[in-house]
Amino acid sequence: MKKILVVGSSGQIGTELVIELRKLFGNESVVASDIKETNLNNGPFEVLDIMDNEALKYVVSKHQIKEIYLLAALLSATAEKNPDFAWRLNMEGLFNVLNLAKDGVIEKVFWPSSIAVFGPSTPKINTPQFTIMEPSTVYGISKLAGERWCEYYANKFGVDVRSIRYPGLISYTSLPGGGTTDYAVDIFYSAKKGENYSCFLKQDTPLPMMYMEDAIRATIDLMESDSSNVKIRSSYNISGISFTPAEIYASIKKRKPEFSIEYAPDFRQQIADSWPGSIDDSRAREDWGWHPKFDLDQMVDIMLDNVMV
Ligand code: NAD
Ligand code: AKB
Repeated sequence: MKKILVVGSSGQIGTELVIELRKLFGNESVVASDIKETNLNNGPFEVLDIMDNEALKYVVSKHQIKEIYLLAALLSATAEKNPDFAWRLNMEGLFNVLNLAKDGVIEKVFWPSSIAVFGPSTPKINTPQFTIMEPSTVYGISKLAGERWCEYYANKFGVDVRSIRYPGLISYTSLPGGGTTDYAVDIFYSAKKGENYSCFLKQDTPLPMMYMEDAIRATIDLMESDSSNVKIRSSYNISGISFTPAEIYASIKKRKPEFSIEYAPDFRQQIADSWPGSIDDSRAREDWGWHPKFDLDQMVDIMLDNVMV
């Protein structure tokens, strides 16, 4: 049985990805790791700083790891507050993992990119797979650079690296880690508590989003696809649900008629304005059979039923 390491497993995606990978491959085959403790207690966990290359090599050798899912990163809003560190973390972590694959120590890598690779000059509606990419955030610059390095390692050294440009992810198990799309999770906590929600984006700001179950399925489907189907080695566009703050508010209000919202845009508005409103994911559909399952109302129902306040 292959051994898998998830780096950054205590975050919004890692918490759910580890659960699914353990269901598929067995608890002992999936090693969770993070700089902070986890509540995933049904399998091995290592405290690991991905910037510590020797510690990474030690954990990989100790568990005879063959696949790494690298999730550790600073997200868009946090990265703007600490650009130097964000660049170092987002790039060094990737190089440490890619070099293990280049040296033949591990066989396969998953590394997530983001819709943040696009910028103000990118076509905003149905943003194509291949298009103008001039990101204006530190986070977006690091993700675009990461994509180029993934493709380079695949072409030059035959590294089996696979990647998805996630949209904003919506889930209830773990809180999001400092992104611009976090409002679409935060809003449910206010709705559930019966409080007014103060939204940090303007009401008419469309952004690509996705319910977490779709994102986890996409990730595992891509990683389990035959290598010959993975024709893009930079990163795949995938699309779920696109909506504005006003649209998600209207959907919640159908179930919570008393729920109220106000709009108080902050620095994150400029980031959101630089990103696409919707994404063309036809290449992911063609190459490895991607299709989303959840629409806005289904996602809202699940979130309202499950968010714990
Ligand atoms: P998150 O912030 O919730 O989790 C990141 C985890 O990495 C945290 O648990 C953190 O403790 C850990 N971490 C930070 N520094 C570390 C280090 N030096 N070594 C080891 N672990 C470290 O982020 P997330 O939402 O789970 O995102 C995971 C990845 O997916 C990131 O690369 C992010 O850019 C990407 N992504 C996320 C979204 C989203 O909406 N959540 C969208 C697009 C892309
Ligand atoms: C963020 O808002 O930074 C993330 C992302 C879309 O990459 N959710």
